[in-house]
Amino acid sequence: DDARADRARDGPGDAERLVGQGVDRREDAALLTGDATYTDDIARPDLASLTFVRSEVAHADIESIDTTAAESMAGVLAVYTWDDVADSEVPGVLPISTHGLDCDPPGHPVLARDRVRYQGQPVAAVVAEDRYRASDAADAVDVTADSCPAVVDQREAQRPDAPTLYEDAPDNVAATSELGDRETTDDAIADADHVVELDLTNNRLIPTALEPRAAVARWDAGDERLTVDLTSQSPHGHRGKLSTTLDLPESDIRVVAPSVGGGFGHKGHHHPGEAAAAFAAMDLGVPVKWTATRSGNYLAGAHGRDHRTAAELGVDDDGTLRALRVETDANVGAYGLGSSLGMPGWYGSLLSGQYDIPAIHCETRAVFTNTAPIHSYRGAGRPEANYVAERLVGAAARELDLDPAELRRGNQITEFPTETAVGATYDSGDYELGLDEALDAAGWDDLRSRPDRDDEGRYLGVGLACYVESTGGGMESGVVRAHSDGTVTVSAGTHSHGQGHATTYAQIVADELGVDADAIGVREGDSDAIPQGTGTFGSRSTITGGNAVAESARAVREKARALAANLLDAPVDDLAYRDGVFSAPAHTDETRTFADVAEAAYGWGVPDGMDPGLEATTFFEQDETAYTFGTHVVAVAVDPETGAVDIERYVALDDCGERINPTIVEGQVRGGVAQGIGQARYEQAVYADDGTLETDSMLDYAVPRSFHVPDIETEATVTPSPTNDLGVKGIGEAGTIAAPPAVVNAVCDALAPLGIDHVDMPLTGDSVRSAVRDAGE
Ligand code: MCN
Repeated sequence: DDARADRARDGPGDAERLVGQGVDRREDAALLTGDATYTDDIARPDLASLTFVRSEVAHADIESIDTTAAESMAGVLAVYTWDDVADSEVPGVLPISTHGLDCDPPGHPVLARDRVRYQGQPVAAVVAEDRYRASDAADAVDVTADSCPAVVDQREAQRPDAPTLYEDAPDNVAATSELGDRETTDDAIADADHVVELDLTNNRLIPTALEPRAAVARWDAGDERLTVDLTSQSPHGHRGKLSTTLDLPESDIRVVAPSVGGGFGHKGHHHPGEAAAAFAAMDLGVPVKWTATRSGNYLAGAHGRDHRTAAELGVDDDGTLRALRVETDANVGAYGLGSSLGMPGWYGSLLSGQYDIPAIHCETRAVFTNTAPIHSYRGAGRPEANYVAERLVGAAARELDLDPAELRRGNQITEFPTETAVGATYDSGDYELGLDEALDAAGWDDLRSRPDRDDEGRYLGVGLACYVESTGGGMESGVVRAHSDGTVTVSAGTHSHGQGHATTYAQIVADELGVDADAIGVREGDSDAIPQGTGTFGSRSTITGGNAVAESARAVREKARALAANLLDAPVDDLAYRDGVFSAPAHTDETRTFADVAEAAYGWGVPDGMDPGLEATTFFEQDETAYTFGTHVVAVAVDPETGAVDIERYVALDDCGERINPTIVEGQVRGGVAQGIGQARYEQAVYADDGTLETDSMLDYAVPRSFHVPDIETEATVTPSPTNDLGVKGIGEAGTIAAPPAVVNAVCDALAPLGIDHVDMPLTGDSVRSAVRDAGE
């Protein structure tokens, strides 16, 4: 409230505020014209190239690695194996958080030690004068390995006769966790009039950013400093992890993330590529570039999702939800990274969705398999949770023969804040309004009253999914620095790789500071520019970074007021500040612009007792989570002959509190929905039983093309979050959370006349046609 009052006193009036306006994204011109610099664009005359020799098999003991032929090839500077790492001072292991684990798994070695555990794991690294020589030499490295049986499925991995990845985890279970109350839930399920059961697969996805991962590392022997340009969502996070892997103080490492061509979660993690490039640059004294190939990215970049879940929902005859019981086996791959191992709080704690479910119990097992490490992919636990809740509610409506919208409405949470049975405290919302507006926009009743089949014999269906998303979290820093000519540089520890922070942070700071947005530059992505940052993931940047830069801008404005009071020789409380101009009408006709004040701040105009300079740094800590919510409605036509699904309407209603830039918000929703449709209909990482990744290229892994994505109609309600001054909630992942169950619910509704209850994602022509065939048509 204080912040709002200050803005009203000094800032633009509501009509002139930039916050809330869909101003054009300032970053697009460079991105669209090829002017942006990506990591792989960095060129230097002495730049060497690093290529990995990757394991061809998924599970094997390494017997020998013969590097002699490769080392003697023209242009080869070095060939490294684990022995070289072990002989050095470098730990050489990517750190993982072992918090809450039942076992003590080793982190991922930069180069395999004595065993490989997934296909594509780096075994050796070749550094040569260019990538062609490096690639030829990598082919000449001779690896002899004794293959052992592999296991790729998380349920099979827990069987007594399954191959074991780590001695320390004989049943391959890395961690177990429980949320909610088992006894109350068991009792309520036993007591409910109906129990709806589903066995659900949340398909494994491979994050597909247009730009693969890449790093350019250089060691400055004079300064004894390492600089790594990196495709990073979290420059300070990567600095910390490189520090651990290389045993180098953070002060000796600079991480720079230039333009990054999409992240979707997997560029927040530490991979062997950047660590190996840094190791080689330090060892050889030349700059080293590593760029993943598309298949290298697919084989060995962190994957996402991959849950197998048995779930039951207890419902009474009148549609009252009584209890939810969930048992989930989460595949974490061979070297689960960080949050995937500790079983994300973002999963179990979101299982209540928008509903007042009095009893919930969730048990999760994180399981090692011979597959690529799993980490977070856009949504990271929340799409998995929402899929469980919304598929069950959809199935319950069908069993009780109720309108799915009515069943939802009857159970929606209406009081805020509210703590759910799985311990999440929802800050604010109006779930019923969101549902109503989405249904209105879609014409729900008309869609529901369509015949079972259209003129072409296609089955017609309509589905919906409500969702709640936990957004934000942790600390973020924001620096606002006014220069002596009145221009301003804003820096934050977040990193925009498509989200448009340069535009939205400038909108926020322009309003707070009362200066023209054109005078404000936004810089992210350099760990040297600011002391610490957390990064961009979990739809956290607007809440944390946005509020951090807003708070810093306010502090700068207050100091500017004090400086202006000194210049105008008037009491600070008598000052007016409008459109970047300070005046004190009761005392003088003179005025001072923000630029005048900034100039004075660096020299002659600073009163006694005040420090020179005009800048502020805020470390914003978000104590309470802000919960975004919404309802998506989908209408489909399903061809029983081919299994083809046509999405005829897609209506997305989302509420992310105050919107800094509604156009960017819509873009984020559309991008997320496209990826959610990708999960629901096309994408699936497929491993053969021996651990071979069969979808290791874009020919085999089906990322939706633009023509696969329907027109997405966007709607919004605005429920400001009381958790932060800007009243914002995150929006970056909403679409990926809502779309999969909305699409599957619609397809299951279409196929209901055939008695089909459920089809697992992805709903390809093949899988839908098989379900139709099994149903006897
Ligand atoms: N925004 C707004 N008003 C709000 C909330 C957000 O105007 N109430 C704006 C923001 O200011 C920002 C954008 O929407 O410009 C997204 O903000 P936010 O929801 O805070 O999310 P983050 O910036 O933290 O982005 C992270 C999120 C995640 S977790 C993934 S994964 C993701 C995503 O964003 N990856 C993306 N969107 C992506 N978009 C692109 N193009 N590329 C990716 O890799």
